[in-house]
Amino acid sequence: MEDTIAAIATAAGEGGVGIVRISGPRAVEIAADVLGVPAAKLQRSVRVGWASDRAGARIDQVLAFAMRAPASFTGEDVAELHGHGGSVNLGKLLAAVVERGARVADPGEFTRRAVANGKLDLARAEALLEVIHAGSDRAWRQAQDNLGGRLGEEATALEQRGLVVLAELEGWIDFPEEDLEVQSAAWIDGEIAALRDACGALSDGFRHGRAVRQGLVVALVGAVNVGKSSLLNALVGVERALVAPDPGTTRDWLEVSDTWNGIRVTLVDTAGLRETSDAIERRGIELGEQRVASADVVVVVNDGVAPWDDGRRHGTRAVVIRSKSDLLPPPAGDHGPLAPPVASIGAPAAPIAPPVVTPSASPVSGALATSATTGAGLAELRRAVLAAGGVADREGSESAVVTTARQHTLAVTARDAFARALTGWRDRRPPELVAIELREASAALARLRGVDVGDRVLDELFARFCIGK
Ligand SMILES: Nc1nc2c(ncn2[C@@H]2O[C@H](COP(=O)(O)OP(=O)(O)OP(=O)(O)O)[C@@H](O)[C@H]2O)c(=O)[nH]1
Ligand SMILES: [Mg+2]
Repeated sequence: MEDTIAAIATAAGEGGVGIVRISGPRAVEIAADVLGVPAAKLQRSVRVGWASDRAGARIDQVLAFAMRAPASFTGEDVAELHGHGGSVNLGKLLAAVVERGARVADPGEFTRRAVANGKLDLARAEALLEVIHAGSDRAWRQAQDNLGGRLGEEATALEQRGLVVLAELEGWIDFPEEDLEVQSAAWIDGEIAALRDACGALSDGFRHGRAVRQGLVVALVGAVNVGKSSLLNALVGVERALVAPDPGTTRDWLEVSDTWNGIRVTLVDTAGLRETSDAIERRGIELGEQRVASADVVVVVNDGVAPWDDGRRHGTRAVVIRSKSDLLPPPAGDHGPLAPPVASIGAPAAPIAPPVVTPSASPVSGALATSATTGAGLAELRRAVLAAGGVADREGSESAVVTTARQHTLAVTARDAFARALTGWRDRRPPELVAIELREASAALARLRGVDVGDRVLDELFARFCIGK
């Protein structure tokens, strides 16, 4: 039999009220004893009474009620004492409960019991944690959607579809003499492909979800004097970074936070890149590069004067722009995509020429033209940055999202297993082998919502919860 656990369920510190929650077979009996009433008197309706310790000394006047199993959060008998807030007061209430036989709960133990008792699937338990930790509207919305069961339902639906395909295939394995109809073969092909894509979309949503919860770090990089600091100021609308016509103005990296489309964006300005004999500037460039290495998105700034930087070394994180577009000659007709300036081809990052801006180089195709002076292209830049960070365009266009590394790994496992099943199917491998892959995919989807998850995974997950949840 489970023991009875108790904890302060409200945030530490001062507050109007604070709650001690008790769950387990003796929960109601213990709470009633704290109030000095028979257990039968403690029910769903709220009761006012004095809580006392076992020696009979009064502690606090409280509201108390009880919920009988299984109609409670944990699925066990639960009682709550609502006292006045404050850590000393609540500490004494909790002590009065513990001295009557309850044990102080581990972090997340209430939720863990709820999962064990089938009140909550694991995906929803994880979402509960995200709801509590949500730091922005979008993060909160996403968490509430999953708490409402969105992710679990999606995983269940995909698992079911996978199992239907598996059944079809197994029928064929059992009765190979009955040739599989052409129609049925095409259907199997289409279903497996669709399932692979759906699991792919689910796993791709991880980056989006993480950006929504944690925000994006966006670094501005480029040669000296290309306009990085000006761009940072223009993007956030505050004169945060120093701007000057001499190259090497920014020697340290600095960051500013802003909110774009509900996503917290931390912009990092870095020291312009150039060969330099100045040890301090060199160290500044180094530190900037470390910051860039861990950025989610890298905005590569070109002013058309310094050798063109295509940003390729930053991979898909790169957003390449052509700055100071106000200095470009006005477009006279459509030139079509232009080649990069000749200087950039194979040219090493040479010391930069004096900052006489000769707008010789037009934007290379694919490079976004921006101007910190006129604000041209900034809205497009913000959009491009969010897209490179994996953020879906609009709130609401978000499908079910995996939000934890655990969920992400399982979505990837399912996607890969469906992909292998599809390859096997199309290569006419024995159906038994295809069936193995389908079973693996379905098992991963089942684990996603919490079936057959080992104790170690549960320990890790619930350790992230606060005590009292
Ligand atoms: N016309 C025009 N000038 C700009 C624009 N952006 C920056 N500048 C000018 O370019 C010069 C350099 O700008 P910064 O923003 O300091 O350039 P930076 O890349 O931060 O330079 P470092 O910190 O030295 O690496 C300044 O004289 C700015 O006024 C722009 O959009 N249009
Ligand atoms: Mg600068």
